Amino acid sequence: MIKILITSAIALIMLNSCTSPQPKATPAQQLIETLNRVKGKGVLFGHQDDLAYGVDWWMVPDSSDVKAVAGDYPAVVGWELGGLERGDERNLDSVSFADMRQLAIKAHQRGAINTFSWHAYSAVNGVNSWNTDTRVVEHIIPGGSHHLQFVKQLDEVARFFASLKDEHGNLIPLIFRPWHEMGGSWFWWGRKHCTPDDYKKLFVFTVEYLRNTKGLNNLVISYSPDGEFSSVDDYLTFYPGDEYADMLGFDDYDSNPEHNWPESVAQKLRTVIGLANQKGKLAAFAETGNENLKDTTWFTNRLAKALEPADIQSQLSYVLVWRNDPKVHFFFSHPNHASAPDAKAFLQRPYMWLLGNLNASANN
Ligand code: BMA
Repeated sequence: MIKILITSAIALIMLNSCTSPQPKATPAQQLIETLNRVKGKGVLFGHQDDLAYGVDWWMVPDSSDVKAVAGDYPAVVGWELGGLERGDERNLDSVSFADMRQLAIKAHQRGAINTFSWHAYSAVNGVNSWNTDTRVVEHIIPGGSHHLQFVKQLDEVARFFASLKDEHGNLIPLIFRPWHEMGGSWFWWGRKHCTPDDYKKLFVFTVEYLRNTKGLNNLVISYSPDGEFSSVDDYLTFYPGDEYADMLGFDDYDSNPEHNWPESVAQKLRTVIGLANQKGKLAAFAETGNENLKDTTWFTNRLAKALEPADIQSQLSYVLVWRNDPKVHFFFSHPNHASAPDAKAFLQRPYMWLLGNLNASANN
């Protein structure tokens, strides 16, 4: 009798598992699947603020410096949230959040992937990210004197992320890269301005609040120190834990032509890729560039050398160069600049993927 009962119970469970529909993948899971599908085929090329402005234009519909130089849009588009947390209408680089929302949605509809950085103003005293005169992190984590003010800031971020919806009302996926470059000490969340423990609490709270309390299931979380790490342990000093990161990356700019930057970056990419593989995460070169492209052959002579080793190009999800703001600095080329042929040649390498390559891969 017992045997019959057990057999029927097993049969019932099996029947049930065959008939009940699979839970639908969340937008974040779908983006992770896309990135895993692309891995090994191409490294997606990204550019910060690409669709909002360029070296000689501002908010011109459908414009892009990457497209103007290389004939296609970038596959990854970066955006910056700084200022959103204090209710500003425009971010700290003057891009209005209404425009950003519309452009990010349009980018998604075209097939591109959006990623967001956040140079947040402090919830303690309102100073910008680069002001390190006072301690902030210990005061905004749970139990801190300004935690509630920080939660209000996160509410603004959550509201914005929740407003990124496609034409069917579904949340669009995005890569969120909070509290980046913490290994240096230039931001108030950097190495000298908080303990690794408090930093981790900040990261964990940020992710849990957005994901769980606010129910945002469209966030792929990226852990993104600066390039000043020398080992896996060093890289992991501020790591919040596997539950709180889907992607491992780092930021590293090429500012010294004397320095053997391509090899040093390749080494760091290998460290991060190895770790990402071990943990079942994605790997990215989250920010890079040569300021104002003083080296007009930087793309083929420096960046390509860091990316093209087979073990790197086959395992890196994307590389993103920083913004093209003529008032401050630019990191991608533009048609009238001497670096344009070099940038184009770099983006024609088979392993570098622009939007068209990403879209074509979805149909294969
Ligand atoms: C920095 C610079 C700043 C900018 C900030 C946020 O690296 O480009 O001018 O305000 O990023 O985008």
